[in-house]
Amino acid sequence: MLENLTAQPADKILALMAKFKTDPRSDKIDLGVGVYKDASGTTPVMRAVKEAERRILADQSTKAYTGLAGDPAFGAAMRDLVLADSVPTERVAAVATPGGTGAIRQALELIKLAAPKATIWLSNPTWPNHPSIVKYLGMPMAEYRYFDQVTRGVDFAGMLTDLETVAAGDVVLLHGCCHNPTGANLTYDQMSQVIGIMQKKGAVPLVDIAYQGFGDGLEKDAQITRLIARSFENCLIAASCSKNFGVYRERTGILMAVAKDPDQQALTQQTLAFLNRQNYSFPPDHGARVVTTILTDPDLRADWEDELEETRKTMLVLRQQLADELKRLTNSDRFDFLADHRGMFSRLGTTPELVEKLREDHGIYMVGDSRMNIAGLNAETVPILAKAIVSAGI
Ligand code: PLP
Ligand code: TYF
Repeated sequence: MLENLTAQPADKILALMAKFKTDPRSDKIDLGVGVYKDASGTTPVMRAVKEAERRILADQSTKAYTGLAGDPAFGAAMRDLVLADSVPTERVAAVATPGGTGAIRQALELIKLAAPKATIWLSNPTWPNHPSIVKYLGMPMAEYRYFDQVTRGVDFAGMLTDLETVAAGDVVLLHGCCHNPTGANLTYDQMSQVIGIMQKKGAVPLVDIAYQGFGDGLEKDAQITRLIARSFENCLIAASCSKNFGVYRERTGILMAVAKDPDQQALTQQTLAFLNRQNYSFPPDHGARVVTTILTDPDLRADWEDELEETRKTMLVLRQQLADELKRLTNSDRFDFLADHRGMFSRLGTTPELVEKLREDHGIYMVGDSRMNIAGLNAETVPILAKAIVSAGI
């Protein structure tokens, strides 16, 4: 049987991570995989997470199954965090999932049940796991223009033109904030225009929000998602806790589906629980319990928000330092986009050959599409990267 297997395409980001590990150079710089790192290069367990885990360890009296949708308290806490009061709670169905990826997978499976012919529209570029999963599920897929190679901002005109060709019932995947891999984001007003087109066309939004709190703050980063949620009869939202709670390996995420009314919500909720049962039965609980403990305890929540703010500001400072240093070295403002981008990533906008040159000549690792993880930098490595960018002729 197994002889029939053919090699599957590798994940380029994870392959780069493995390559970095084997590089013997002591001054190598890892700007690859999207994991937050502090100035010393470690990915810390957040203070509130440690404390929540201590409390769970002390107080938890059972490890019996929760529910197929996970603990309802997690659903409620995440609904409040992401959607606040943008839609009535009785319209929101929610299931805990293994990470944000699990939520995207379940969202696509739900679409497959409800609208098997719907085309899934993805931004060009997008997080590589989006097209990979859509293709694996055999769903029709299309791309809309997103990145302007010249300005390194959003190609908004191109995006609108492409979305004008979306058919009724098609699904448009939108990043809620901190676009991966580009770092370029729509303004609130631009998103209102996108929503206008989608409403006119009868398209359904699928929002992927994996970096709430990493861009402009917890509330601001959720604004676009909330606007989308209240603008459509139906909307799917896949949220990840991996980054903003730093619980990557715990696999903590949620899929929320906004239904038209409470009856449709009940049917959707039942279907989401069914889909969890088909794929992995009960979802993982530990990370979700940690997140719920933090979000429902005012002191822990305040401490978590403080640490998340520090994390966010650290990345903003690094962005500004890198843009300033490049301005100084090049005597031009052509790298100012680095300070305008938000989240963990910026796409530098150079060729795979020059990305490779940075790796070969300087031990600087970024993804082949020239995506850099800003959190991989610190005050010492910013000038080194800037110099390398200039000397590579980027
Ligand atoms: N969506 C995007 C755009 C991401 O970058 C990530 C990254 O990790 C995810 C979703 C989901 O991550 P996870 O499954 O680790 O929660
Ligand atoms: O884009 C990133 O780097 C993160 C982490 O298969 C990641 O989202 C990368 C690849 C992958 C899963 C997560």
